[in-house]
Amino acid sequence: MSGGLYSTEGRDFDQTLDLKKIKPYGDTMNDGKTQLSFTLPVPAGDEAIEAAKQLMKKMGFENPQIVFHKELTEGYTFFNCYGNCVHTVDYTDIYVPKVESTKWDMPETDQFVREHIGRKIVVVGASTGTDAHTVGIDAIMNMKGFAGHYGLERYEMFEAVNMGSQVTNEEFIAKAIELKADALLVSQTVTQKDIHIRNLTELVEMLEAEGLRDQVILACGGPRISHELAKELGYDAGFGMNTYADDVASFIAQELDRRLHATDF
Ligand code: B12
Repeated sequence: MSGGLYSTEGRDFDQTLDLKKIKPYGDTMNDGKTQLSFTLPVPAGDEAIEAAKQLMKKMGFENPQIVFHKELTEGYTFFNCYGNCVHTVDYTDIYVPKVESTKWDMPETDQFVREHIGRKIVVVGASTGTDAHTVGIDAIMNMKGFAGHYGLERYEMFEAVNMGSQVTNEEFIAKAIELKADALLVSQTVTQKDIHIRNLTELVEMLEAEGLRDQVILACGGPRISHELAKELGYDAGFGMNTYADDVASFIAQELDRRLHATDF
């Protein structure tokens, strides 16, 4: 906790940061200033603006202001709005489950695998189901990697096979069996109507039916994937935005070693 009130030209400004009660910051502590946008299924007009304001009040925003609106197509109006959020969150009480492994760079992971596993780790990855997004799985697997971090194909001690996108769960499992994969990496980008949940769940069920679930390290990733969600769906780990191959390679190496030799890090 810090701060209090300070005065500029006769006006007092709140500077009190209470981590047990945080709210959005605009230009003054605790002002709650928030920008949000949404579309209502009504034509543009004064009634639409009033409806948007009333909705914002119900969402917990005081002083709702509609700063931009436009009818996107007949009967659907888009709004950009500002308001003061009245709600707070206790930041000191936050717990976010995370992948519990020590992050190493490529040479460190290769060295560890050489010494502790003694052979290449076989990893099969794909963007599965109807998902056509390849950039995420490529960022993790392709030789050139992403943002200055080499992908798994570049690792000496990984045999990485990237099957691309729109791979069915059947094809994915068949490849895993053919290559005797140690780890499976699934990428899911599209989350509309929870398609990713259905697809990820189906993979776990199919692996279980084949008696393979416990024989592989199963991880998924994507911009809207969290470790918590992945665990709930029966995965060993989940990786979200700004993941690099380093995170995934370290995790797989340590998890495989733990399974083979029951080691803790
Ligand atoms: C490029 C793109 C496309 C390209 C994809 C080209 C390609 N070869 O991949 C094309 C044009 C084909 C496309 C199509 C569609 N797209 Co698109 N697309 C995007 C866009 C602009 C960028 C995605 C991207 O490449 N990000 C960069 C990568 C590096 O980031 P990333 O995927 O998050 O990956 C990182 C992490 O998430 C993680 N990660 C990802 N996967 C994995 C896997 C593992 C195992 C691990 C460990 C980590 C990991 O590591 C990566 C690196 O840090 C986004 C919007 C945006 N700005 O994000 C929309 C977006 C993803 N697309 C969207 C949609 C809706 C579609 C379409 C359905 C549109 C349509 N109606 O046709 C179609 C999909 C059709 C289909 N069957 O899938 C929506 C998804 C909304 C949702 N949540 O469901 C988005 C968010 C756009 C939007 N705002 O509406 N798209």
